[in-house]
Amino acid sequence: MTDTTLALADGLIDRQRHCLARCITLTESSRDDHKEQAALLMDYVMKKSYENKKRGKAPAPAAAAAASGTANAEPALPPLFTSGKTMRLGIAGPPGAGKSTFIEALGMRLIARGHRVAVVPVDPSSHISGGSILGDKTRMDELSKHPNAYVRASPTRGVLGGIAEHTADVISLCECAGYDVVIVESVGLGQSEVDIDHAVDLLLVIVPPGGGDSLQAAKKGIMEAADLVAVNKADGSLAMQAKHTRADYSGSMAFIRRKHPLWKPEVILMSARTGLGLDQLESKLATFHATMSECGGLVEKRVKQSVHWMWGQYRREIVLKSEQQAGVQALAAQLLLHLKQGRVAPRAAAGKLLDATLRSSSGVAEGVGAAQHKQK
Ligand SMILES: Nc1nc2c(ncn2[C@@H]2O[C@H](COP(=O)(O)OP(=O)(O)OP(=O)(O)O)[C@@H](O)[C@H]2O)c(=O)[nH]1
Ligand SMILES: [Mg+2]
Repeated sequence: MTDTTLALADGLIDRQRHCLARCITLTESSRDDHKEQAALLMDYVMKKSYENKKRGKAPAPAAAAAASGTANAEPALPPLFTSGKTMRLGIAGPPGAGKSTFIEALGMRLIARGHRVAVVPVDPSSHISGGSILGDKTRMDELSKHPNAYVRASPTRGVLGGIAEHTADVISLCECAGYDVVIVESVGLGQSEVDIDHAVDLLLVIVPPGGGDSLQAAKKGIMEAADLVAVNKADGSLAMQAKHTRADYSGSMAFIRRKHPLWKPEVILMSARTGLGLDQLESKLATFHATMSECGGLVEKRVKQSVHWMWGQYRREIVLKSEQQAGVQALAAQLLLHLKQGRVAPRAAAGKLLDATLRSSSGVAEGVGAAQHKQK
């Protein structure tokens, strides 16, 4: 690890925001030297915070929070999550459902209970948009200004495959920087509920009242992934419609297989704007976290997620590294000719590339010559 990375890592453990921001940027980089540093960094901060926790050593208070005088102030209310484990909360739902408005409201309530809250946006489709929309989408004015909150509003530029692949790392970094609640907002559509569920403890799906055909079609997928559903905007002229939507979703829920035997997903009526239903929602979040911590479900899910991310990372790296091998590139160029001439089937060509990759990684001399020899 370079001196710069070490300084960033120590700064992060010391709860310095700018160090956390730079560490996140490092883990999201696709440059080879950055990737190497990021892997060392992740290892270092996770070990260090594990040791600190074991020793019961409290990290230094956040400089900004201390300066504002709020960091050590007695919280007005008791904490919501008391198992000693962090809470990773995923929020998904169609565009405009009120996810950001809800996160702002919940985040401020959690801070009043003494929690430190990090908000991480995930846009599984950001490789299409370049992630540039995120900056606007994630503005949470009150929360992002609070010393006990961290909202990562800056978009990730130039990362192939979207930022979802880094979400697990970003969550861990936030936790190591002393945030005990990490909220992940999905900005994407479609697969996002399922993707996000690979990174969080609890998935809350927020839906607006009503909903057209597309929402009806998406309903089954949403229901299967959700641990909780909230019908938002149950206020003003939408109040009645929200009640109908809730009944509708509750009805569908009866046919969905439970994700965990000890947890029955429910549909809650809510208004992020007026605060209606937020007490009930908070109490559901607390019950879920306590129940899952106690029965071991939380740890079990996190282990499964770690395995999922490990293999995901492994696959991505294998593909990248094999594509960069000179022998594989030369063989691919040759196969391209054969494909054009119709002399080789794509499936067979892929097999030849795989053979070449495996041969070179097992240390056997290979390359175009060897591959050509095999073709004869
Ligand atoms: N009436 C009413 N409007 C709400 C409520 N919550 C959010 N809104 C409004 O709905 C619009 C969208 O809210 P956002 O919080 O940006 O929704 P979002 O789900 O984060 O949207 P995307 O990030 O674009 O997917 C805004 O105009 C909000 O003011 C609510 O409880 N009641
Ligand atoms: Mg939003």
